[in-house]
Amino acid sequence: MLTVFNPAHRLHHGTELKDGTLAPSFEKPSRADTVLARVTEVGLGRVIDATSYDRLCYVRAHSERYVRFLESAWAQWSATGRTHDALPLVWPVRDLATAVEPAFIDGKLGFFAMDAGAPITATTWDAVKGSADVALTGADLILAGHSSAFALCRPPGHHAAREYMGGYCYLNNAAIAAQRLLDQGARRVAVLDVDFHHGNGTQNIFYDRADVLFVSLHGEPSISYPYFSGYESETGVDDGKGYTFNLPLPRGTDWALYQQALARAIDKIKSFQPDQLVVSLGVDTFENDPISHFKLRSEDYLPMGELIACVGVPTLFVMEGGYMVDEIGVNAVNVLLGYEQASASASR
Ligand code: SS9
Ligand code: ZN
Repeated sequence: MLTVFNPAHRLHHGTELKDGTLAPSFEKPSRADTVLARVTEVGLGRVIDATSYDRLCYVRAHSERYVRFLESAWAQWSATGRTHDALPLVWPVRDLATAVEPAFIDGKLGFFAMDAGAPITATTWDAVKGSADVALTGADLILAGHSSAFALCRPPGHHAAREYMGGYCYLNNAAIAAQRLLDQGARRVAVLDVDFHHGNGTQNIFYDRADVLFVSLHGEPSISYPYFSGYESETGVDDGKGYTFNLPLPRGTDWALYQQALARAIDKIKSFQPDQLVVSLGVDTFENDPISHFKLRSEDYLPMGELIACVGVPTLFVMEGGYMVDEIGVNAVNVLLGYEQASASASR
């Protein structure tokens, strides 16, 4: 399996509020570099550079004004004389919900964010664009006939909705890739999200559509970030009714429980008969992840990949979360190795 990588990811490392102070974010450059090192160590396959794409590709999954905000946020923020990371401090909750985009950057930041977990630095946009380009390059490998590919994206994307960032995510790499597959001729694409956190952004982008099935396994929303989405009752609206499938799981979920839910997810995807599958591959389900509460062990990621291979369609893996950096490479690449072993024996 080919891996797509972009060293531009190193241009982004923001700060987040931790224990009452601003500290370097858990979402850090060593994450992607550790995964890349493991890809090379096990000889997964060639590593190729991302190509650069037109911004129109991002606007297929996000709004024009949101992409414009991301591109220009730092310039507007720094024009006010500030040199520290740009973070929102006020949000348009419930009765304050508005469609009016503020003119001033401090207002824009809250308008286009779900939380204070997506800091913008001077070079964040370069990394964010580079990450989406990794996903698009991966999608084009699938379109060129590869049966699988690994888009080693960073920063991650699945919390980014059509018009807001959050949870370390800015552009929704998996959604942008899925849309690329559709725009280049796919009739139906499934997105399977195995990150510990609910992929609220991907759900948001495709919620009213029948051409993308979104299936997510994640920590129960009542006790897990992002708290306000991911319930089983969320199944889609309008044409999209029945094309969102959430499988929330309890604190302490281990492989025995996880694999039952994953088997249900795979059945659902198979009956959708997608042309391609995009996997939002987060490995923050790991037992030692610092911000999550599942109990998967490193060896469990091999059968996870084997199960995913049962869908039997060309598959693009898109890197999402995973914050235990020591093991992130082993865990992520185990999914890919499990997938490859299973697909090789199926075609034998
Ligand atoms: C941890 C708070 C959680 C957001 C996590 C986003 C994960 C993206 N102290 N912050 S995969
Ligand atoms: Zn996550």
